[in-house]
Amino acid sequence: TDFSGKWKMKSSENFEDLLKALGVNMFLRKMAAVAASSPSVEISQEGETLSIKTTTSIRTTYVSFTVGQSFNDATVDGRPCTCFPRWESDRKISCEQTLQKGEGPKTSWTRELTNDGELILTLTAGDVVCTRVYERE
Ligand code: R12
Repeated sequence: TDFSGKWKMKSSENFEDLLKALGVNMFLRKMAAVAASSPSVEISQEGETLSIKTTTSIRTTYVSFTVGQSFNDATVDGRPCTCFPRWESDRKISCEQTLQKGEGPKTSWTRELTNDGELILTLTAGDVVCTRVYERE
């Protein structure tokens, strides 16, 4: 499985509900939803190591991790967390997040490469699941 490439988003469901579940106020939710409606994602993968750069008009994030090894990251609303990525199948990575301080809903993400070459990202906060489908640019 190779996630490498430049990706553009073709659909997104529940992004604002996810932010609401995380306790993000309405002003920031609206602003983030507009910015997150046309992200650009660049992934490079070398074996089990992935680097993911996600660019929006208001925030750009960069993570690099090796599947099977924990790493520090931030939740969608920017709270520092420790993450543990693992293979859920040979085409799907699942990553549990644990907040470094404070309380909040349980968060995680998954990234799956479908047989027809799409990338499906899910973001979960508590019982809210946001699904974002990407295709190669
Ligand atoms: C907050 C501040 C900001 C944001 C929030 C709370 C904005 C977050 C954005 C997230 C984009 C996610 C994407 C995910 C993906 C693009 C813009 C929510 C800036 O307090 O598809 O991989 C300061």
